Amino acid sequence: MEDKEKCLLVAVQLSSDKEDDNDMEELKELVEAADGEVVSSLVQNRQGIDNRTYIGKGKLEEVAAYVKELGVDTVVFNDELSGSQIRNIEEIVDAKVIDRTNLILDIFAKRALTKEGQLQVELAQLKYSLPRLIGLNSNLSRQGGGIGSKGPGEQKLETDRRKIKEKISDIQNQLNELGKVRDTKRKKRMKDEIPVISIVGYTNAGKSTLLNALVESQYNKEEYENKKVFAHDMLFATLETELRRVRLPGGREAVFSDTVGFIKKLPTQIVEAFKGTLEEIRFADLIVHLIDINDENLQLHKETTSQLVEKITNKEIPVLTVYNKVDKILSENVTTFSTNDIIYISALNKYNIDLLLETVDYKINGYKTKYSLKIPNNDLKTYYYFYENRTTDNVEFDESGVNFDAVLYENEVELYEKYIKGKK
Ligand SMILES: Nc1nc2c(ncn2[C@@H]2O[C@H](COP(=O)(O)OP(=O)(O)OP(=O)(O)O)[C@@H](O)[C@H]2O)c(=O)[nH]1
Ligand SMILES: [Mg+2]
Repeated sequence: MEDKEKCLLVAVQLSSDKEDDNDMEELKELVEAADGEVVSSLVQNRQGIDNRTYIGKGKLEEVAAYVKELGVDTVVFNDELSGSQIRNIEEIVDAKVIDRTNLILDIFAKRALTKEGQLQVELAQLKYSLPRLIGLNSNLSRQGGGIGSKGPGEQKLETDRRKIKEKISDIQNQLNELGKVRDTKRKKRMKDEIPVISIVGYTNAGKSTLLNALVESQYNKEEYENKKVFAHDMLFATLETELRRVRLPGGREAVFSDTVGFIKKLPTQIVEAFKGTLEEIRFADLIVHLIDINDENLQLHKETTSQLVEKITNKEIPVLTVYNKVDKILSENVTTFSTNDIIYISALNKYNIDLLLETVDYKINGYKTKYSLKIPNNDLKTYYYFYENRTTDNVEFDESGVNFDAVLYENEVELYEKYIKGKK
């Protein structure tokens, strides 16, 4: 087995922070997702953060001692650090210093498979590095200049900065082009009036597993194998947006989208750079907010997701709250709690997937009722529409037309009124 990078975790617990015991657990999972190994962690309780070194000087010396003793390669801070903070820390600690943002960007970089994903990660990385190029010299110059404020490094810094800015605008252009392809597809869906349901949630909630369960419920084994998405027990298993067509119980089609998971303190560079990927959420007709019911930080993670969704969509979109992984608790009790706004499911065991689809159908298309219909011979194409798109029962042809039973959505009743014989 290859040697993993040995990491030491460092965090500050501010007196103003909400109680959050699992913070380090999440940082550990992030490190593991980046293929690192956590050897130890340190938390310092403070009133505020130290502008120069993030944690206090004394604590930093403790970190330096740990690094030596445990042979640490990398010290990971659970927050975003400025360029000068990183440099100041590195002066005392003999190891590579990275922050939470850097770590998340690193995981994203490892996972990005498509051209668009890779460009988005690169854009986020460049935006992250741009302000961190600014060295001590330019910091001084910003504080009012004076002797020594334009050091010898300044020239090179300017060149680097210019190059990065050029690269940023180049990537932006490429992403805009790729966005046009998605625009065209979306416009077609809108023209065909196919509603979109966005599955959103904290990373590892089970979004991709849910999408797979929905697909599996409708397609044969071979089709399912082709359409299934990657789902795995790790943070940020998904980095792209995947769309899958699913037929709702009444017969109308919908598209479900699965996208990158959210996390607390998701770097703004990522939210901005991943606009293209996250955009589908903005056009959703309904948002399915998926929550791991066993999550020890459920409330905090739920709020994090809601806030990010609000930020991305910037408008009110109806939300259906879905609690996942009920198989891990006593599911019998919980299942009876489902309502029109909150559903309890197990994506893994495919429990209550039908109920979820029924509820989505209702939220998107309204009530439906089963009717007996008679369609005359001169409009058999309407019957074939039903035949292809709906479940038709008790089908009987006679000399004047076809009799059958099918469900109608409430806004179809008027359209087919002349063919309705009665309710079933
Ligand atoms: N027990 C149980 N595990 C589940 C359930 N749904 C998903 N999981 C597991 O949870 C882990 C994460 O599932 P994913 O579907 O990859 O989660 P995700 O929300 O897509 O995660 P990211 O893409 O990383 O944000 C996997 O190991 C799944 O098998 C469930 O209903 N019950
Ligand atoms: Mg996923």
